[in-house]
Amino acid sequence: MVKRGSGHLLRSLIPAVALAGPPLFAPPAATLRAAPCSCCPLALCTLQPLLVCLRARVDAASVGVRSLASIPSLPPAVADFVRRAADECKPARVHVVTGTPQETANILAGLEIEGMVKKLPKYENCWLARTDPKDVARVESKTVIVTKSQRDTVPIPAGGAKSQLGSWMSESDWQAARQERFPGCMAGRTMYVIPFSMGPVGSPLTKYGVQVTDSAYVVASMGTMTRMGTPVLNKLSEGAEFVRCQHSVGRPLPLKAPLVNSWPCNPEKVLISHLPDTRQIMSFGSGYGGNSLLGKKCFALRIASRIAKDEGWLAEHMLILGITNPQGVKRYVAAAFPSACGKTNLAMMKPALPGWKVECVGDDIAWMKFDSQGKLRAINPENGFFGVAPGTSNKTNPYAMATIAKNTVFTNVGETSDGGVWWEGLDPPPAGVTLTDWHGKTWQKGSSTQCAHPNSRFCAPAAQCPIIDPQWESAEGVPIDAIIFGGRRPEGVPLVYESFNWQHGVFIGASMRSEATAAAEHQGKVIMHDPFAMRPFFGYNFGDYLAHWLSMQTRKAPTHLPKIFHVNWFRKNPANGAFLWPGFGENARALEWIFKRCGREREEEAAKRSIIGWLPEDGAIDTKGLGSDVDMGALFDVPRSFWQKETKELRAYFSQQVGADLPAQMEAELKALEERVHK
Ligand SMILES: *[C@@H]1O[C@H](CO)[C@@H](O)[C@H](O)[C@H]1NC(C)=O
Ligand SMILES: [Mn+2]
Repeated sequence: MVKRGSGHLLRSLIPAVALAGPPLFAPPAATLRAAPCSCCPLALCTLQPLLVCLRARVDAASVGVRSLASIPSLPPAVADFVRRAADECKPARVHVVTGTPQETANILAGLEIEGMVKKLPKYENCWLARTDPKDVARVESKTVIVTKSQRDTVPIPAGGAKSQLGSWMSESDWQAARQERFPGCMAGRTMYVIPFSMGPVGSPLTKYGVQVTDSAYVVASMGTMTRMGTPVLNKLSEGAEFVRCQHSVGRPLPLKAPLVNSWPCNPEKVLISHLPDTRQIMSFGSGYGGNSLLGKKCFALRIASRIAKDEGWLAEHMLILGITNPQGVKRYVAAAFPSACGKTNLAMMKPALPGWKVECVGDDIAWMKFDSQGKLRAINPENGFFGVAPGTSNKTNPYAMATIAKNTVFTNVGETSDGGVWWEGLDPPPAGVTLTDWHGKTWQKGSSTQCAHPNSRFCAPAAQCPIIDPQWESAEGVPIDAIIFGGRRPEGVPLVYESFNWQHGVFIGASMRSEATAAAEHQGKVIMHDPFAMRPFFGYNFGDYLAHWLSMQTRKAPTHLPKIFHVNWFRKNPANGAFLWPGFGENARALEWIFKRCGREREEEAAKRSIIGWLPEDGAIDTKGLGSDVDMGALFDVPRSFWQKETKELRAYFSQQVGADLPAQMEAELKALEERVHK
């Protein structure tokens, strides 16, 4: 039995009302016949979209959906953006997204008919998508920032080396690349118009965006990851500024070649481009994650970091958590780790220390601004979690497991024969339940391939997290007492240490290194530089970014600045390669020390000076209940020889990659560290 009168078909008519010019929903009949509709769950408009839309209008009116006459037109600036995008991309239809649950349900139903997602009957409203295996992760080599001069985007590396701190594209090259990709790229498809908000609608820290896209999967995901639809459109009607985001999977209809897994994408032509001067994002060829959900890395980090520089705040690749001690005192911290480094696990940590409580504000991005009292306030601009699935389990992250039990879209995970999901790190399914891998093939334990793709993801509403912080949507943001940097460091770097001061803390952020992650293209066990965990996400020259961070100490009294720490959960025993620290809930022991240091009355309280910063003094880390095989001596050892090598590597990196753009204060910190490690 087919349901009639879906409101979203009615809304397909909005732009025809709001925009002058030729009707967008009536392209030549020949295109339409070849074009399966990507929005209509009835799949009827394949042949006669105009007729079906009109019929839907009658049906919708009969069930009380608002009439055509009452639909407000798009705000002029949005209408102008949509008009231009439609003129360029030539979609068959335009659908302005309202964000209602019924609309989301219709979009998922349409995706199911197209074969892009399937329902997971084991759970409530959960879906599984399998992508084209060529479209499984962010593509850093095809991600560019377009500015007038190269130096606006990246420092100029010494000796003609390639910058590792971003990719610049000239305006003329970008014009040519755009011409090669976007004209007619949405032919036969629906162009969705997504008004979205990064941050709670109405918060002074919030920014708005409008994304046009020809991917219904993107609409469904953006509905979880952002606040999306009519409330945002209302803000834009009041004249709020917005970032212009244009996205296409790059597979106009009729198709020239068959799709793989019903997943449209154009891997040969992928280009993720950012124009920070005009606050624009243009993304082509990929339907996956950070390439296509433009609110996330593209907007909330690359474009927002540039807006933040212009406006005097910080847009960072950081989780935000609240931690409460047994006496009920609460502090908030923000922490930067490279992708897939355990950030989501820390953000939702279940502390192993009795009486302590962690609550989650966000797991990936923090926007932070000093308030009128001089306190740094942070919001999580996102509305959901787009987390790496493999390794997530009731053992590593029970709260994430609870979060993803309903209303979740899984991408490229394995599937169980009883309609559930599975990935590496979960217990084997019970006897009689078989597995299908992310390619859709039968999979058995012991196979040489992986059941779930290492970068497979869950996309789930943040509000479903059992330990979501009561203040997570607070308009003014939560007050940040500490900033934590970290990475995967098998050698030499202690479990936790604190910077001597803000400037030294900025240097520690700039010096971050970590073993490479699955989200990036770099594979293997290389210890890569990843300053501030922002290496793939800087929206402007890293030297200017450092200067911007340093400027915070002249804006605010030192007493107001958060304390800066570095942690490393991943140090190994060189003798057997085993991790020295159990991690997960036990990380609360390091957080406890950080918590205490934030409230200290004397600089050396619970701490001793070392060549790299303040270390916990002996006994300052609570080890009660920790296995006796944990070697605290080895965890806090700071070998001079290691740090001499590290310092040499840092000098080479800064001089090659940052060169003349390295602020003098950073050079001074490097020199001071060199002196301390060689003394
Ligand atoms: C995790 O624990 C919850 C609550 O005990 C349970 O309902 C769920 O089935 C568990 N999930 C897995 C994958 O073991
Ligand atoms: Mn991330």
